[in-house]
Amino acid sequence: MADMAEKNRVRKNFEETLRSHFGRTLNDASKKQLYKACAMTLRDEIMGQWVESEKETKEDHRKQLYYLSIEFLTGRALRNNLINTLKEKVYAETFGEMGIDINELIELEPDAGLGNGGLGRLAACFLDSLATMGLPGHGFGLRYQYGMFKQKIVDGYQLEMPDLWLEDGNVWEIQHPEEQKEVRFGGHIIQSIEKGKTVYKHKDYITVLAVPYDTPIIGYQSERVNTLRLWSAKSAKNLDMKLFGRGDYLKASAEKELAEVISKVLYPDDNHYEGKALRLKQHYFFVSASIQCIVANFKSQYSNFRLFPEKVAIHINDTHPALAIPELMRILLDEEGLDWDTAWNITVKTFAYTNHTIMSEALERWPENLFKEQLPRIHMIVHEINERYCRSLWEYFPGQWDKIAQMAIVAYGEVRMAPLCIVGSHSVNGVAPLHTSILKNEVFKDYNKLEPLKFVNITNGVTQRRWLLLSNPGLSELLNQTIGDSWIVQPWRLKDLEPYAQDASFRDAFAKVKKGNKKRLAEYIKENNQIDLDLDSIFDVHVKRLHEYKRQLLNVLHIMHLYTELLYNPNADIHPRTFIFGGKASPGYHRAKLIIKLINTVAERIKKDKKISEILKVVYIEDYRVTLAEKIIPAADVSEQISTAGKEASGTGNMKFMLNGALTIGTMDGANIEIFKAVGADNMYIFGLTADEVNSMHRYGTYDPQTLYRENHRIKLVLDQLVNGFLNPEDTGMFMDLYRSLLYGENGNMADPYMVLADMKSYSQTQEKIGKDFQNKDLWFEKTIINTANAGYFSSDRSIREYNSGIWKL
Ligand code: 26W
Repeated sequence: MADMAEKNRVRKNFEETLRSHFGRTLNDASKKQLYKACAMTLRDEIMGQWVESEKETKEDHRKQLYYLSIEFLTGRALRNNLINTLKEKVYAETFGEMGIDINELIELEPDAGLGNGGLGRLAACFLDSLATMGLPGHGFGLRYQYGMFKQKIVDGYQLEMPDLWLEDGNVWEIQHPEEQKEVRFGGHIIQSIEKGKTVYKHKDYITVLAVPYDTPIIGYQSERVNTLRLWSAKSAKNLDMKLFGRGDYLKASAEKELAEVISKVLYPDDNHYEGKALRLKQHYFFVSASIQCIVANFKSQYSNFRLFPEKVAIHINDTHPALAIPELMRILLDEEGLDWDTAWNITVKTFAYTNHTIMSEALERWPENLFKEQLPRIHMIVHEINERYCRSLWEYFPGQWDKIAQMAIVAYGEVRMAPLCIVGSHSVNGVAPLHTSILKNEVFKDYNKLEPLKFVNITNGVTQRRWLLLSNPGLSELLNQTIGDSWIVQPWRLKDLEPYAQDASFRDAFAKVKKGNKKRLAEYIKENNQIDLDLDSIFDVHVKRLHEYKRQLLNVLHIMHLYTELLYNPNADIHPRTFIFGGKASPGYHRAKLIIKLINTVAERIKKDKKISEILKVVYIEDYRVTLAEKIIPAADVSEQISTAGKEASGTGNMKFMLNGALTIGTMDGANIEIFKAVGADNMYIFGLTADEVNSMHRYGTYDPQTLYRENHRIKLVLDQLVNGFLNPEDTGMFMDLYRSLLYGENGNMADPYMVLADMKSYSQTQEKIGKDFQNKDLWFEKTIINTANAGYFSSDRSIREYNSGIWKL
């Protein structure tokens, strides 16, 4: 039982909030009002600490970190904040006594879905770790009015709906109009000499106001409350009353609309770049406002800019915030009057950059004329950075024009963001050892040769607070009873669990928790997909963004293979399986959308077969997002991490599943390799080509999917089903694109570039082994427990510690 006095206080504050903000009492408030008043009550409790921490940020002489990211995928906040302030119990009881189920209120909060996937969620986990570890680290990003689109599955197809997450307001944010910044677009630059100095005057530009909204980031049992500051675009012009008076209403509001569209919507592309002007504006908008704000904070405490890198670290989350580099240069040169060398020195020492992908279609390059037109002064500065850089390259590679052009920041009419980040930062890191070594030896090989010490690895991590304590209360409770609760802030202590893998009664307890989580998920699926699940079946889960390199196609082709086997031999010894998929495809990524349709078509086809559907079930969970991940991951027996080796920079879902005791079937890719090192070959299911093998097959053109098709009758059978009407007699051509991409390729591209068919056989054999192993419950849960016990390394607390000691030095 929680403390009586505290409960009374919470109740009093809550009722007061309900009255003063909503004019309601317990009896006449709506559910949404109850939720909001509850969240506001909690928020008000930490306000004092937040103000203190803010004050420290402004007055304290500690070094501050600013984490710049175009995405923060934070999900819901209420339960997280209750847990981190240790108030979950008090609130649950207080509300219970008022006849309100707090869980019901928690479910009313919309997800803050301001991100696509891995990169955005990583930023959110990092904020949690920074605050928990008491480090002064703040997030800067964009306050999208519409987050990641809502996904509907209709007739097996993905449909996209807008995500109106702010519709009912957002109780966690506080607007600070008094701290708004001006951001300038377009116009031109006039150069002149004043008192012997060149000055640059920006003329005829358009101003857009950046209005900050702050959200508190509350660490676990931590004094420190950090800030996530998101910028919203506002027109600098009021309505043109002349136009308005003449009745030209549309024109009067057009300019306003044009400015405010900047923070309207999150681009739903993951790992795919498009040179859209609006996107460039989004990037510069949030970065310019952020740098102005950082410089203002600095100036409120110091006057000597040489101190800047000792007091400020700025982190660039992938290349999207790259323009922060020339923006800081602009302010130091044009507004603070520093000379180029001093400004550049400060800039390079301040910035650090993380790369999150080697997919070449994700590398950002802007057409130079668009860049120049939108950002004329930034263009000049980037040009100067490039000139000086190329001149320095000339020293190393005299006469090698090709090499210099390859490495340049501006070349062939494009401005390239990765080279800008590499040159403008003192540290560049990859997110898992394989990824970092691919960066050093392939993608950024030439830069690495010049400055090998600049390139480092920091393996990703996930916060065990959200991904175990919050999402898996059953397992958390069991851990606390068994090894104590120190793992919540000292993740390495999970290791104490390892001996219990040999303890039969502990294994039973673990199995019971897993069953409970499977039941909870099954209830959700029953309600949303109208499918009954068998809790004794293997819950085999593949949730993440849809992408060819992530190979959802390999998974579904294997399901088709199993189904075919069962058609021929209904008594085949196959342990019942539930294949669970979830994930969004970028709206313009047709092949990824077709893979969703294929999964749903296979699901339907199997469902029609009463007998076989007792053994195989396929479920596509609509609208996969943080809140659903919290439900799905704790219920998984098997975690699918089956990307083409070399393509997944790290993966972080893999870590969340491991933490919750799912066994991984995976390729030797990204952080799967570290997981493999942590748990050993007996506790993980590795299959498929290695990155080196994939590489050399690509390089020497030795991969021939057609031979596999001709010589392996199982592969042939399944591929033919894509086009012979087996799946959908009415429209046999529907999946032709997938069939052709696997066997022929198109537009001169190679066939099956992600080597789906090459890994088919070893995937299927490995899946067979999983089916057998699962039937030995003792063995299975021994492996499961070993996975959880070794997940401590994959905590974002460890990642943040490494960033801090190696790069930020806060
Ligand atoms: C400009 C288009 C675009 C959009 C998003 C390009 C690139 C991105 C992101 C960098 C893609 C992304 O989220 N990458 C993922 O980052 C995770 C965190 O480091 C890794 O775990 C994943 O492996 C990586 O795919």
